Amino acid sequence: MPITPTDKIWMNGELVDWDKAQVHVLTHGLHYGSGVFEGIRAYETADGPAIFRLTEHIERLFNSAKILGMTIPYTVQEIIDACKETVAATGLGSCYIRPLAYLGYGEMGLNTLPCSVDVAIACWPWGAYLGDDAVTKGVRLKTSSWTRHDHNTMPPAAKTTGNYVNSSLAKVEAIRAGYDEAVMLAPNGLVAECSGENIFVARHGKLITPPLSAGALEGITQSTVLTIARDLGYEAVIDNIARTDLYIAEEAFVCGTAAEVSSVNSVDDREIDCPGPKTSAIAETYHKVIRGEVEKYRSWCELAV
Ligand code: PPE
Repeated sequence: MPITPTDKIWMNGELVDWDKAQVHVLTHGLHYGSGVFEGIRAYETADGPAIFRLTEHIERLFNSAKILGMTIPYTVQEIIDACKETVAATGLGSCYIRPLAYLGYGEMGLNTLPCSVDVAIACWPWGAYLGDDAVTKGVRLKTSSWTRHDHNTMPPAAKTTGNYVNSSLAKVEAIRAGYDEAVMLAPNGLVAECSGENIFVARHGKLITPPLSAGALEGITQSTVLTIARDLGYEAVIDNIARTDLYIAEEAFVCGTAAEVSSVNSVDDREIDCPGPKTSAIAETYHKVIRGEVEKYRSWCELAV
């Protein structure tokens, strides 16, 4: 998806012009995938632009760094403030925000201990990740021939840049085969998640989404959806699912910051009713929640200015 440039990017404590936000070609992160990142969205609310669950995203960024053994040279609060400053500097009401911490220029080789850590935060307007009609028409999923990382290979719990080679292999394979998105299975054959979203199925009236132990990222949208679903009166749990749970699901949807809540209309060409009633109710509520229209969840909308 193309990027629309904005005015400023935050780099190591300063707002620099978009075109000046550059790195040296010998930057460690470029060579070894040694970076951690987040994807966050800001939405226009009645009180101004608000960044959805910003604090939790930044806490996850620091946890990803901790898993990698990387020390981010700022506090969680400093990065939270920097995200707000970046959104304010671009003047955007609603946008996608990409904080990135990566091993910088100066050291080469696999011993990362002497490496410096650079941090950048960019934001830009980003449309519907899986297409404009993903909620109503649904997306076509295909089980990937690529397996999600094992916990002892590339920890899937960390949102590291290098991990996304695995996601890209799966995504490109699915697109080339004529599908919208890939379902990734863990090494034990259970469903993990999609290339860039968590997945939910409805089976016997219950909503189920795979856990971190199955190789899923601990999604902030996944957690939001679990809360919304339970408040709507649905039973919703984190539990393992098999590939065949998807084939005979009453409903299925994927969710993530970029994709929001997008319904699934088929998995490996087995059709699923779409959009199902639970999916529609959750997507509709989510749409309001992120825009600060539901009082009960207003604290999730962290004002950018
Ligand atoms: N799993 C994966 C693999 C993943 O990349 C994401 C986010 C999620 C689950 C959902 O996490 P959360 O955003 O906290 O609900 N994927 C990001 C897009 C990846 C990309 O760069 O492209 C996102 O939604 O921002």
